[in-house]
Amino acid sequence: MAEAQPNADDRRFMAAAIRLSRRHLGLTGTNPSVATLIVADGVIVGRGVTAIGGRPHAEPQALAEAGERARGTTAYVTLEPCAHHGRTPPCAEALVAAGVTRVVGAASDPDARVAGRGYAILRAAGIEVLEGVLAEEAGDQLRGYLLRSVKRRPEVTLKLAVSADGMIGLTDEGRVAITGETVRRQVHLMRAESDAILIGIKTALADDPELTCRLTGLEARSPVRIVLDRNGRLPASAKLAVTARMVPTMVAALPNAIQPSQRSELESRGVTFLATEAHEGRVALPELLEDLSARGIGTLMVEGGADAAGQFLAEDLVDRLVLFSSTKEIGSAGVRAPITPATVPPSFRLLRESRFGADIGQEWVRAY
Ligand code: AOF
Ligand code: ZN
Repeated sequence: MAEAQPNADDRRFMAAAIRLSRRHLGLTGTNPSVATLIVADGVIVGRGVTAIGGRPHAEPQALAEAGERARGTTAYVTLEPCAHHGRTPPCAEALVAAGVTRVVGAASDPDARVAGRGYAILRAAGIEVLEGVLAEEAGDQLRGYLLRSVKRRPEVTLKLAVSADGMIGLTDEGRVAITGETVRRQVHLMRAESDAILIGIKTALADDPELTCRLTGLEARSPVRIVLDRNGRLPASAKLAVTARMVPTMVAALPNAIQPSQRSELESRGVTFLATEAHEGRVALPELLEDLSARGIGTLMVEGGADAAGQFLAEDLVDRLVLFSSTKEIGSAGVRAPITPATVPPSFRLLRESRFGADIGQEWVRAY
């Protein structure tokens, strides 16, 4: 029997569920941020999003809000409901018990404990199940989780601001603002939605950045900060080190390259060392990413500079690319961008293009 097609309402409610799922992006640990809507005759009677920290899951929260009204409804789930007994019973069983009669799902769950079993439990209970509705849009939010399950590494987003003449900064000291305030706010939002953010040591030394999210109301959503610093040169006086007890800071260094006194000084400030393997004298990125994944980091944003960005690109480790282009020219004092909108390889697909004040932001994703 051919599977039923989604109707206009299905698409509308799933799009709303996907928007709701964004609320806890970056806050649910190794668990994906997913959302559930319970809809009775075109009216939302229950909504749930995976709680901060990852539990409870979305479904029991939506069902609790709906209460008795859940009977005979349609549930919209951005990820296949789980089938395993964790700290709570499986969400698929909770939907059955609540008397939901139809479930519309977006992405399937690759978790070995679920992997189709969630939908199977629903069908076995006589619930009508429609899978894969807006799966691409939902998968876009879940990419960090899906990639981590499939490749055992975080999803890597490379973000760069590029001047009109293809530069990303100045060769000598001194910061230069390439893009404007609207881009700055967008970048802070991207930070809030990432589990971790990475820069190279040169950028850490030149800019002494804080790399926190400083949007009002979202300050607590700052991601883990990682410095690619093979020789462990980050000074203990750097803002990243000084604030390490408030927002975790990690330094990825080659174990034998760092001075023990430097290491203990940084560690006393709360900085964590990630001892990494060397690859041609540099930090081996695949091993570093595996380590980060094992630490529960599902999404990593690389913010430059040119060396770090170039290494991720050269090793084919960029899954998502966000370029903010300005009309400003930097001239010969600039550092050439390792990638510009004109040189994005065809393996990347343009997903979005928006204006941010006078600047343009473009986002590409690569198939995985
Ligand atoms: C759902 N609804 O809201 C989420 C799900 O460690 P546990 O028991 O919390 O299980 C984690 C797994 O649960 C995770 O790998 C994924 O398969 C699923 N996430 N499932 O039904 C939710 N966040
Ligand atoms: Zn669940």
